[in-house]
Amino acid sequence: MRGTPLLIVFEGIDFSGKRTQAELLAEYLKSKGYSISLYSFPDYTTTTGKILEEYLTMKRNLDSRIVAMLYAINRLEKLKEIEKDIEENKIIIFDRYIYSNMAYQMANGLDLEWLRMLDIYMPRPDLVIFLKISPEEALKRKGECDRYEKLEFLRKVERIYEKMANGEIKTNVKWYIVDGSKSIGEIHKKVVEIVEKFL
Ligand code: ATM
Repeated sequence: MRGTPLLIVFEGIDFSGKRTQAELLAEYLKSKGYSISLYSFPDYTTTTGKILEEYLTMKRNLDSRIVAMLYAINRLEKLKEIEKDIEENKIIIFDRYIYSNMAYQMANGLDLEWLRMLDIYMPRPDLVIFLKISPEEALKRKGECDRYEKLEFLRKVERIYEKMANGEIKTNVKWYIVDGSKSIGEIHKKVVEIVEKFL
């Protein structure tokens, strides 16, 4: 059992492999005997998650400010659970977290400081792993397109992620950039190398 919790975030544009890498890391750490919680945001099973799913699949139209708030509420719906994990000193892995709202909703024209405010009650992670792939590569990997999956838009999102990763946009957390165009195995190896520094 660890003496302190560890909060690890995966971020990146769509199809960068976050889900796969988050799951592989969780399996790896479990096999080493660590107690793990894995969260994927948005969580589509909650009240707000269902509304967000309808929005993303174009079944519902909503003002982008409302959508940004729904993403933040979606995380708040899980906060009690996350706080319990923290108390139990677990390793917590997030497949998307507050930085997704900053990247996607700033790209939608919303104010950075307002977006930050929406998530001030969420715990600060120890590290962010940014899986970097080009928007062109992302769209090559895609099947069905959802609302945000347009080249120009993804370029904007990617640029905002880069600014967070290089410190131009302050996030108060350490970012690691991993080349998401590599094979699943190579990326996993890199991710493990990074995370092991925190164990
Ligand atoms: P997933 O495809 O990872 O389920 O996420 C759905 C979208 O929600 C994703 N873009 N696309 N396509 C990014 C967006 N998003 C936000 O805009 N803000 C957030 O806080 C989160 C968690 C996701």
